[in-house]
Amino acid sequence: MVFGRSERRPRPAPAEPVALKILVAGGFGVGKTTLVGAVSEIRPLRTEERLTEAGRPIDDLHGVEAKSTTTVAMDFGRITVRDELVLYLFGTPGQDRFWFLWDELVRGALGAVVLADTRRLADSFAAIDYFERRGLPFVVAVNCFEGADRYPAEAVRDALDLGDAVPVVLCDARVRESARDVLVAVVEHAMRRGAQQREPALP
Ligand SMILES: Nc1nc2c(ncn2[C@@H]2O[C@H](COP(=O)(O)OP(=O)(O)OP(=O)(O)O)[C@@H](O)[C@H]2O)c(=O)[nH]1
Ligand SMILES: [Mg+2]
Repeated sequence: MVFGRSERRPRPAPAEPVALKILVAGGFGVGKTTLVGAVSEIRPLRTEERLTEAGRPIDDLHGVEAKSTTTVAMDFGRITVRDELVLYLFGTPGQDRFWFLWDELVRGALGAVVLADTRRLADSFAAIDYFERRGLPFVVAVNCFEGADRYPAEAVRDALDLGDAVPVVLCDARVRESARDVLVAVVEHAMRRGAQQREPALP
């Protein structure tokens, strides 16, 4: 008797992709919304409101004078890094007055990006402190704006007083491949940290 194709062993069903949540944080106007928009494969959800005259004394636009809106709740995007790995991106609002939202956004996150601008490095401290206090793995990504002095990653590490384990990378938040590399760095760093924590302590 001749058997047809149905006799063959069925192929295993493709594995469900792993979905991970990554936060994109950092100071006001550092490029968080830009990064999520550059890398997202779906139309990113944005919650932008126009900057107003009333906010001018508080909102420091030095270096980003063309900026006309600010994030008031979050950005949301998605990227498939590999077939089996999907990242959901949550961009935080940068202004201090919306910080209460961070506690909601951080829930269930695998790790975070702290975007930094070398002209306003001190604006990154709050985000770095936030993730250090919660023990959430993060990488610092320097968004290299034109007109900003270029510094090697190690100089930024020293200036931000970061431990050796925290990756510092340079990026252009407007460029998809560059933004993607930053996200891959976060995932790899978080995986390394997770593996180290699972290793039994030596006697
Ligand atoms: N030249 C240059 N401009 C950039 C870059 N990234 C962002 N911008 C511009 O800088 C401004 C700020 O970018 P946003 O992405 O809105 O910054 P944000 O961090 O989301 O800002 P908030 O949500 O208000 O904290 C915008 O006008 C962007 O077009 C960059 O890499 N180079
Ligand atoms: Mg924004």
